[in-house]
Amino acid sequence: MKVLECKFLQDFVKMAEDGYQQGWHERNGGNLSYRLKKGEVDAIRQRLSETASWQPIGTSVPGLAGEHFLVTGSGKYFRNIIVDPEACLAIIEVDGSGNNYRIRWGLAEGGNPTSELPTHLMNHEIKKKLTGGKHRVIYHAHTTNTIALTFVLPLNDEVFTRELWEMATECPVVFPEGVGVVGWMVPGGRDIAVATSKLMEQYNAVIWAHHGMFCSGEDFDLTFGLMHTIEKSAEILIKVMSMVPQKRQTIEPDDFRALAKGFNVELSERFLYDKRSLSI
Ligand code: 2HA
Ligand code: ZN
Repeated sequence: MKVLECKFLQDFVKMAEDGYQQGWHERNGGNLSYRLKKGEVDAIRQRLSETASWQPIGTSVPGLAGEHFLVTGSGKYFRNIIVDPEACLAIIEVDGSGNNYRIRWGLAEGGNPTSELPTHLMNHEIKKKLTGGKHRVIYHAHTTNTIALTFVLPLNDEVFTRELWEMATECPVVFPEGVGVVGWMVPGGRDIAVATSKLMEQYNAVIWAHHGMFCSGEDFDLTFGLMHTIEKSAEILIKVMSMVPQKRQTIEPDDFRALAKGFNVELSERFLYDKRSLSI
């Protein structure tokens, strides 16, 4: 089967285009990866090259030994993915040790997988383990409003989660586990990958201060939907903060507790702190 005709590739391309249309992917900003199912690898096996040399990942992901991923290319623009997926994307394979990868398809005009490959693969490794293999998509985008909030809110998980939950009733239902926050770090390497994947043990969304967001999910719809929901909530918060110094009314801790009951989700009391002594 031709790789370009595979449903997983077409869904990947659609999600990339959706993200671009949202304004989250200026220039070469953002990256996306998908862990292929065994049947999907088998269907395209004849089209996968074995000639590329093994390259170091820059970190170690033994839990992903032998797995194949569809990933965006380093320096490639999301706006061009829909025009020429074979030039912008790659299918890579992780070797048996989990230390190296090789390109098996794509990047037809040359290039490398995403510069954030260590974070993508470390997130995949932890999510594969903790979800019994269910999560397959890791998405990084430069979400404008969420980034803006990292300049004005304290950089901690509790405040970001609570503020985002308050801005739309659906939020605690969509991300009941909350969101994690990583303070500013140099992107592209192992250190930020370790910090992010550590937070991915508890959360499906991690915000990178002054940079963007990573989301993890089972499929393209759920992962895009999570990013979209969080970013919309951030936009509402910014609109509110732009209008008045303080909210007149909001969703209160007891309202969240009632919501948790009604929608059968668990909301940690860690996020339902008493705000009366705080300024936000
Ligand atoms: O340029 O978003 O974090 C791609 C990125 C790096
Ligand atoms: Zn980025």
